[in-house]
Amino acid sequence: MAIRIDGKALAAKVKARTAAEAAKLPRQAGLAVILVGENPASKVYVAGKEKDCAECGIRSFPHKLPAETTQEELLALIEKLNNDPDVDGILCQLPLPEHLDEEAVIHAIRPDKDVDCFHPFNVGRMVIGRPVFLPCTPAGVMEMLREYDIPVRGKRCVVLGRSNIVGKPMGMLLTQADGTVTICHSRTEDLASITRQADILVSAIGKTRFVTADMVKEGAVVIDVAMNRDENGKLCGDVDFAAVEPRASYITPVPGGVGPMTRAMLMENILTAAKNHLGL
Ligand code: L34
Repeated sequence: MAIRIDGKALAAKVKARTAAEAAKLPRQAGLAVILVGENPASKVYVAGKEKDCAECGIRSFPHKLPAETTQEELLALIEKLNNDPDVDGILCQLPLPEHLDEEAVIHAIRPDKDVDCFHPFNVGRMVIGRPVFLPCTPAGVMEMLREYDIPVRGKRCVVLGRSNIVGKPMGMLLTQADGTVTICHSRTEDLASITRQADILVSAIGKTRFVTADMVKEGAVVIDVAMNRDENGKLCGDVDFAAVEPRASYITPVPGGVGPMTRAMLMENILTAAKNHLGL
């Protein structure tokens, strides 16, 4: 039976470390949080981030905008926050309502305040191994592997999903940790034969019970990045947890796995941004 990786407990540890560092700064670090519209999941995640900021002694500046906000209004707000010296980081929660251009928003956030690590400048820095920030979800997964002494060097790592936010940067961080990485996606042929080779399997697809027991090698480490709802409205990931848990060596639950780590790594990035702004 697999060891469950406790993302909630590890997130608390990371946040305690960040809070101790943040307390040493000559001024409080600050995060501007932009939420456009009424997406219920986004509201929960943003509330969590604001709570994390409070725990870490970081100021949060909430900007809750109506769903009808125009692109011009949103970009004007970002420009104002770019120039606000109390704001070290700017987080615009995704997804945005249909009529708004996410890419333009990501590009508008000044790279030194891009605590999500979504701006092409920061993505590029990460890819060349000279990161300013690390993308929160993949960084959270790497922190979990470190905390549980799970080696990556030389291991076969399979990532399901190739999004800019999770799959691609996840593959990059695993590669930088000397893993041998395969990124799979909706066009991958004979997927199960690839996932069955994985020593470390990271799933970020967004489909309930997509990863079944026959896709997992005995003793594999299984990391579930997804946040889905099952037919009863219960939070769940991509992994058929009950069936896969007996085969895996380590497994992350949903909830209580990667989600809290994403938020904890955001706090680390805000601290980094504040230190950079203070010349520390
Ligand atoms: N800009 N948009 C931006 N940055 C991000 O890093 C995100 N993401 C993703 C969605 N949009 C974003 C998040 O914050 C996903 N995500 C996220 C963050 C936290 C949690 C889940 C997703 C989380 O805290 N999950 C809890 C359960 C929360 C619940 O009860 O619904 C967990 O234990 O997994």
